[in-house]
Amino acid sequence: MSSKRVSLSQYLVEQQREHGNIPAQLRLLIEVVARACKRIAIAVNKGALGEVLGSAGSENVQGEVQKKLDIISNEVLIEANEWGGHLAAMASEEMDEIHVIPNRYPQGEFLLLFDPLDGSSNIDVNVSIGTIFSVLKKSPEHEGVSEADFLQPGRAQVAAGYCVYGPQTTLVLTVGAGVVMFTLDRELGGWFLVEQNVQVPADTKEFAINMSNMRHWAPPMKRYIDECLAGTTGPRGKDFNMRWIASMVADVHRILCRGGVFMYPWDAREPSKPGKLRLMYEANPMAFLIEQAGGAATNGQQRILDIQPTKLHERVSVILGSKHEVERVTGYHAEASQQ
Ligand code: AHM
Ligand code: MG
Repeated sequence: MSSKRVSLSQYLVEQQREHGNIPAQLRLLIEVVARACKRIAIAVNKGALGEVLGSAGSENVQGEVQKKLDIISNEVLIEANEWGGHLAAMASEEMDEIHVIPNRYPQGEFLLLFDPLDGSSNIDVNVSIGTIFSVLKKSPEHEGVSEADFLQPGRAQVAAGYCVYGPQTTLVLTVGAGVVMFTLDRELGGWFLVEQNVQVPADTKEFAINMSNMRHWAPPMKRYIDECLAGTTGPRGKDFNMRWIASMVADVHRILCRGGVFMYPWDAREPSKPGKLRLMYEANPMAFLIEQAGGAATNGQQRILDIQPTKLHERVSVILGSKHEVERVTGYHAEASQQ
């Protein structure tokens, strides 16, 4: 082991010392989430041997079948974060209502939102999945806490990140001063800094979208992909590559590592829904990370971080990644709405 390794705790303490941007409560919150992710990683890693695969036989508020690991991960995050005194409440993809910190514990000033295990369709087939989290501050204006306290635009996030359970287990974090990555050393049980100042290149030749939905897309989306597929002979004058892991965490991780554009647009399968992905615990934290790494994130019309949420579990169209491509797709939407 190299003696020059920087642990997650050391990094957080030094950031606070140098920039004053990670007060003790926020550091505790991040360390507790990281510890919970370590426990989730262990459960994910055991798979069938831990009897954690398969359906739990229940549905979440969105009507999706819950996997055993969805529920285990949700419980791990709640139990880990309940008693520390850093939170006022939590919200999760797997819980209809917010979870207020019980009276037996002190209440803190932060609100934590998470998708405990994103990429559910990949859980049972040993493909990368992840935990996504977003941190907001509760307004001190009133006592108690309700769902309304959570309905803040993404630009109000004080921290966000994800943990990807892949060939390596990596925690990616922003507190609004760039993006950093830590990888779990399983023998030592600790997180160590592997990447500072993560940057998404502005240009890319790689896109990520579920192509099987193409016939249901709106014209600007179809136009963009048609032009990518036309390659060197089309208007873009270059060949594109496609990747779709069907785990947002893994797709976004690739984009943070080497660029690309990720899209889950509105489609006509469920026309009344703005998209498949959820604003508050999927799109917002990912948009914050991507912007902090120099990329962009929109819903085709506006910056995701500027959307005023009206419901905890609301959905949104997502276009994020390399800046110039996101601007192009968003521009195609603007042109179409002018016509
Ligand atoms: P989940 O939170 O139920 O796992 O759903 C979100 C996932 C994303 O991780 C991924 O980008 C998308 O759904 C995949 O959708 P599809 O199955 O249409 O490819
Ligand atoms: Mg999800």
